[in-house]
Amino acid sequence: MTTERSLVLVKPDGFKRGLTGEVLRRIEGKGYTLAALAVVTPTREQLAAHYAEHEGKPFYEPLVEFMSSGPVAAVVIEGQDCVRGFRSLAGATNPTEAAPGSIRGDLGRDWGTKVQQNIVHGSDSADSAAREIAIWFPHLGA
Ligand code: DAT
Ligand code: MG
Repeated sequence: MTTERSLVLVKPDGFKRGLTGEVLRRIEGKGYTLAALAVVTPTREQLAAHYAEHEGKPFYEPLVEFMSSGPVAAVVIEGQDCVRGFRSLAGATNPTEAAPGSIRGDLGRDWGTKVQQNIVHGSDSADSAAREIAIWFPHLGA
């Protein structure tokens, strides 16, 4: 039983479609609390740091391009096992494969869009969360 933090981004597609409130509703409904919240248009520098693990992969450039295309909502959530818990709320990376009931499964469009347009990002481990929180909220301690 660990209370921890995770870094969630409502990506430009979700933000533009007005789904930020819906994502926050699901987070709060699950019982997680919001520790920080900001609307920001990501810089390439922030994205290079955030997606460092994917540098060199074929989808990296389109991903950074897409993520810098407009505002995102950056959110630090807090709660017991919220890293794994939010990944479960988000669903599989590809919205076509994401289970109904998940954010990507319910709201991700699988027509006319690319895999990177999957509404949300969620940290994949407590270590990633600490690293990512420092990128989006440099004033917050880990
Ligand atoms: P996740 O966001 O589920 O943690 P990831 O870290 O593997 O997935 O990838 C980061 C983002 O990159 C993901 O949300 C969407 C995009 N992406 C991943 N795999 C992709 C692929 N095969 N083709 C296109 N975009 C991809
Ligand atoms: Mg990831």
